[in-house]
Amino acid sequence: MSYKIYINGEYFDKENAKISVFDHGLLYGDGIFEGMRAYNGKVFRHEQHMDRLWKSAKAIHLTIPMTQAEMMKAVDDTLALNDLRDAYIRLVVTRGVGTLGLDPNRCATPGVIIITDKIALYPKELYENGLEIVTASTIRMPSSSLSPRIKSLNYLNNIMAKLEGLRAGCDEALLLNHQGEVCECTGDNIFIIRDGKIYTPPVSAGILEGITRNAVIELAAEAGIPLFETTQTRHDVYIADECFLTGSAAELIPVVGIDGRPIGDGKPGPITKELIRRFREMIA
Ligand code: PXG
Repeated sequence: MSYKIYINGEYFDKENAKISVFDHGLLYGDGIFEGMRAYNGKVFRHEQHMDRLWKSAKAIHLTIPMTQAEMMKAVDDTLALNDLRDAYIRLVVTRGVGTLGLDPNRCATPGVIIITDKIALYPKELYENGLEIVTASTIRMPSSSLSPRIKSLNYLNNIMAKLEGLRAGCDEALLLNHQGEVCECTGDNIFIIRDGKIYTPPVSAGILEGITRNAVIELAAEAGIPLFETTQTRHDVYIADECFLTGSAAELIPVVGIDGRPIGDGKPGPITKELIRRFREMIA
């Protein structure tokens, strides 16, 4: 099945969904995006994704050429046109078509692209058995260079770490910041559990403030499980009882090993399973 793709207010077949080679999104990675999900016909935390997209835009001095309400309608319309109720949505805003040279002012209008597709989950057994990760030697981009809070089209920092993970036979890799503190994985936030308490790195560690991360923080509060947003080191992950990752694509996925060491007893733990159960309820 080939789904129609929205580009600047028009719909195209996959083969014809093309943009200019002079778009600064391609030439310089100058643009922003959101990766979202729809469950049962409704986009999960749609407003929060819009809010983050608009903040990313503001940070890079880009004016999205529509309102948040118009963008949400464009996303809903694209899903409806493609008859998709459970879907993965990639929303991209590029700087637009310009000339060679960095100057964003030479780009007339930002480009808006909405791709909707069937959900590409990790294999089912990874959710049941958990995944193994490695710590990448690639350091997370410091906020003082480019804030990881901007969901920008510059993902090379993450891709360098992803390559290290793949070379080690792992689906995800953990990035530390320049202080050696735990940040996040290449496309997921990280949580660890020890002695019945949940810990996750603070946004100030230099991470993307994940929508799923925020949902888990709410779920933990509802479940009465203490949760702390505090600095974590690799040692904390090594001695954790449980660990899991969160992301719009991955949802909640258990981690059972890091750098060749088992986490806890090497099986998904009870608090992780309970949060996965509550997350499923939330999206149902
Ligand atoms: N950290 C990073 C660096 C991410 O890119 C997350 C954390 C989790 O954030 P959310 O808001 O999704 O809970 C992300 C999200 C993709 C894709 O297709 C990537 C993400 C999300 C969805 C799809 O590569 N990254």
